[in-house]
Amino acid sequence: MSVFAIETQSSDTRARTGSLATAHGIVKTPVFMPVGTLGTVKALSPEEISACGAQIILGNTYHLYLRPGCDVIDIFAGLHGFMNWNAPILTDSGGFQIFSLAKMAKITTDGYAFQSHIDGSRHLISPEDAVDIQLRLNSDILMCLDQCISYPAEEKEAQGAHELTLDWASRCQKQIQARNPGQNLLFGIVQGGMYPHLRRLSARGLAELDFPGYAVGGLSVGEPVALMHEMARSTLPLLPENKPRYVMGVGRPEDLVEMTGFGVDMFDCVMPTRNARNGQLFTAFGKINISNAKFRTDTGPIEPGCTCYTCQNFSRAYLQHLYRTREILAYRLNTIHNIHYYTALMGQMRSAIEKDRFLTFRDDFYRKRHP
Ligand code: PRF
Ligand code: ZN
Repeated sequence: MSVFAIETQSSDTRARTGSLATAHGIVKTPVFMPVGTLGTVKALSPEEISACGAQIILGNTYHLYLRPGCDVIDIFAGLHGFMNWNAPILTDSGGFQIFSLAKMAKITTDGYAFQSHIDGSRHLISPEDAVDIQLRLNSDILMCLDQCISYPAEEKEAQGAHELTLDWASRCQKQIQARNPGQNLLFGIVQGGMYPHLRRLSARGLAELDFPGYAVGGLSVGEPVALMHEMARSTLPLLPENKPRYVMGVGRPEDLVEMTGFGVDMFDCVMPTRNARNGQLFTAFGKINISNAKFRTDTGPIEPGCTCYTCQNFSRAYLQHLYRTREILAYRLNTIHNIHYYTALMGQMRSAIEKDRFLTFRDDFYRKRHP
């Protein structure tokens, strides 16, 4: 039984639409997943997340394992019950977060040894542990434990990370099979730095293991945008055509448009939520900063025509006032608009692909931003 069905394939790009069946419902792809690291998409209630058009959110194993801890989430039979989000959840495995947040992280063939960024306590997470923790969260989509390296990196380091990641992918898969979880889906992650031949080996090795979905990791780690796009463009065709493909931690609206054209089905990024809290708002005409003096007396919405709750009800002048006075409502209203912008962008791409007008959509997208 296949959980992913491709519904339309664009004729002049690799873009496609599809649907991904999970234990908590169907996800229409291509999709953007708002980041809910700590069991909350910062500033929003679950009803608000849904009202913004989000179909699936991302949670972080590393953070939730440290705090509140799996024993608390067990009481609620998983993260859905704990946070009262009854739609799909994808959890990241922790490798990337340990590497970027934990103190004194050491990587061995057996996993990560690290100290908590919260209280300094010592922990060991093996590939098997990463699966077990994500199963306790009852995540709909689990990610394999991987090693993400920074940019630039020597070929030797990139090769080591790819080999370890592939070995761990096989261990993660054995673990989930041993646990016989039913509907929880485990995705493999491609690594290999900026070395196409390593990414090829990584993709091929993962494809042989036959995961229900695949991610491209190790991108957006400080490399030039053109290189990131080139790596995604060349890696995507190496992954099984009929499985969902997810680029982790990407990106800006223009990255979503480019990479959807490469055949990416899933994205996540902190940008819409984090930038909202810094007053930066996304519109079809580009980004604006709500604190800009020119909005002080502006009675219009953030984006004319936007159907989000914020734009339906509030002016730029009021949003600037809230932001300048650091009112809590500013973070909430800005986040609502930005998540809505990202999910609406994905919806527009899905309908353009369905009409086989993806390239026209892409041209219009750039024309509005750079008239
Ligand atoms: N691996 C994992 N999570 C990630 C990444 C990765 O490489 C990235 C890279 N941008 C973001 N999140 N497991
Ligand atoms: Zn809006």
